[in-house]
Amino acid sequence: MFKKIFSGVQPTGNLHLGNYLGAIKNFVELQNDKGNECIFCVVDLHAITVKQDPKELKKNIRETTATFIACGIDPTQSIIFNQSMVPAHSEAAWILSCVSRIGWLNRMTQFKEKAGKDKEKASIGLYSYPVLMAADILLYDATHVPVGDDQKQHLELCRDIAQKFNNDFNVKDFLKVPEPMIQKKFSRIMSLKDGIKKMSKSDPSDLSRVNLTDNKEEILNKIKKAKTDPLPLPEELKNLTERPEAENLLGIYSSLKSQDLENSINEFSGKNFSEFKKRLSEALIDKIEPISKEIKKLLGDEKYLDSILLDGSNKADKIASKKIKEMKELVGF
Ligand code: AQP
Repeated sequence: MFKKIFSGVQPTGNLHLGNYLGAIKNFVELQNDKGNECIFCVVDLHAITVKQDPKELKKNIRETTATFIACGIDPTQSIIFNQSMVPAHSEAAWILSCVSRIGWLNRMTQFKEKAGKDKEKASIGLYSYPVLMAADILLYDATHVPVGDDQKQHLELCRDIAQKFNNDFNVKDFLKVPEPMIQKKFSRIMSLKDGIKKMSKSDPSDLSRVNLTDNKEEILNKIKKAKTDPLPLPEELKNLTERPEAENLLGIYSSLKSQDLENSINEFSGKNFSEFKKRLSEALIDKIEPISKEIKKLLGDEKYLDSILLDGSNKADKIASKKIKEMKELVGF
């Protein structure tokens, strides 16, 4: 079945293994599945929902673009662009924010987690982030949105927003209600330092994540220091209960090897962590080292990266400006 794919990644720092296994690996598979039309966005408007250093942001926009390409997204097959270069995203977000209900946004757990205790001091942008995300997706009539498990709730909201717009303006199917594509297995990679916390760019500890720019030594060191528990590796799946660190590390290994968790459990049944960590590091180095080298090479050619974003933005703008024009007509502008 023909799919129109849209997804985005925030340029908020080094992309990590969670972004790769939860999202970007899937982007590449979808792109390589002939017939799909893919659009991948560097969501810089989302990035500024928390304070960014302008120089760092500029650098991170290029670095995210380089990471997409280094991971296998081909700019001749897929559109790669950055959100702020296509004005329709901001315009559609405003229109949709007038359709969305405060009660819906109040339920978003990511806002609660990111705003923390002092939510009065969080930006309005952080609160309305999911509406902008809905605009991103709906402008392109995306049929499928590949994301990590943490974005599931935002996608459900996007579906509600699309349906409400269609109802409010009496236009059946004008905004296409997209399907989330969340991998069934290993869709949430956890921190190397805490098996119940999501691996995240904004975690202050660099040891909590494997960055896609890490070299061999950094990967070895991070896996050596990754939190475990005192027991040997389990002999059966059911023995992973309440062992979040063991489950996460075995999940990472299984995802890298494209095998079931059960296979990994059989492979390391009853062995100690030091032996498993050695094999996990090897699997990580095999996958990440070539990506890391390619990112560094691409970052040496800023002109090339900027030309990819410019070309992608022109293509995206053609699609999005047509949709926003129709939206404005419907609204009565
Ligand atoms: N730990 C994760 N496991 C699986 N998937 C993940 N994703 C992010 N973290 C994990 C998926 O990666 C895509 C891009 O995410 P993003 O950078 O746009 O935003 P995020 O989810 O907020 O990622 P971070 O790393 O936690 O960033 P910060 O710290 O800046 O907020 C999404 O599809 C996401 O699901």
